[in-house]
Amino acid sequence: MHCKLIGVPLQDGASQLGCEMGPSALRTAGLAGALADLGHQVSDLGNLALPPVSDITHPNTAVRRLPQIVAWVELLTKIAHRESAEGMPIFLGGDHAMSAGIVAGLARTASEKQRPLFVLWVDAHTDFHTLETTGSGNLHGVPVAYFTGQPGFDGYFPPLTHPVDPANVCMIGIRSVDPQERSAINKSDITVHDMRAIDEHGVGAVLRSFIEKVEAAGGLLHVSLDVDFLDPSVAPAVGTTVPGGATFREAHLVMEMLHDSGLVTSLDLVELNPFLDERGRTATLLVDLTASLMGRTVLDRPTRRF
Ligand code: HAR
Ligand code: MN
Ligand code: MN
Repeated sequence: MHCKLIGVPLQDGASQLGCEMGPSALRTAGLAGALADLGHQVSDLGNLALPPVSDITHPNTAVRRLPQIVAWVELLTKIAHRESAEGMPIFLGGDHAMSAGIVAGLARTASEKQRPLFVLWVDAHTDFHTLETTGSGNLHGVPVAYFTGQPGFDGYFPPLTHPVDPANVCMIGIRSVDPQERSAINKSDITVHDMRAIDEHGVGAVLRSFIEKVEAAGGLLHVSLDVDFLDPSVAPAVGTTVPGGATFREAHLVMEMLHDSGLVTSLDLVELNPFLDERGRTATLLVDLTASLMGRTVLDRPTRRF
């Protein structure tokens, strides 16, 4: 596989500073080497830079850093569209607002390839606010609403040419949902596996049902991994920790099963805040999880079935 690393030093969507250092921390933790060791070709395309911004404002005065986010979304839509034509783009975040543009661009490529795009949203949060409903104003809370074409972005975010069908979006790890998101998600066709579902059925069972759905549809699969999916005890380097997250092994199992599915065509690693890390352990864990996704196994033979 040709892995293309694309750094997105974006932190305007989060309340705390620090995510702009995420791409550097992932490189320092050895991402390129880990992928090369697995036999992949690796190109590091460097970091993107924020283009000049407008002076756009929104009537919801809580909304923060709108001009910056709009410029990032516009840029990332173009880059994701271009870089997904060939190979496997891996976006190094950067806060989760980046996925608004990334998924919009991937959906454009998918439509050119005449394949449906599926998204696995691996997160504590649903990130399903609109510009009208966000109370914090932090725009890392809106990407899913944008790329699935919910109303409330027109005239502010770039026009969405290829919305993702909400029925093609699956969320796992969810455990923090604001009231307005809750009612909007309930009305949508998005599949949500909250932490209770993972506790009750196991992450393997809930993921398998989604993988089978993507396979049956002949879909392309984008994986968006938010650090706060993981329990803060194993992944402290994130501004929005929520207790009760996935364990080290649950996260690896997700990645291992995704690898075996052969369906994943793009990845983003988001919300890493290296300023909050402990001796690089969260960045290292993200590198190891990416390696699991890209084929690292304990033995050079399939896991034995009993
Ligand atoms: N729902 C909260 C808000 O809108 C939390 C935002 C999301 N935080 C993240 N993204 N880390 O998953 O403010
Ligand atoms: Mn998120
Ligand atoms: Mn989150």
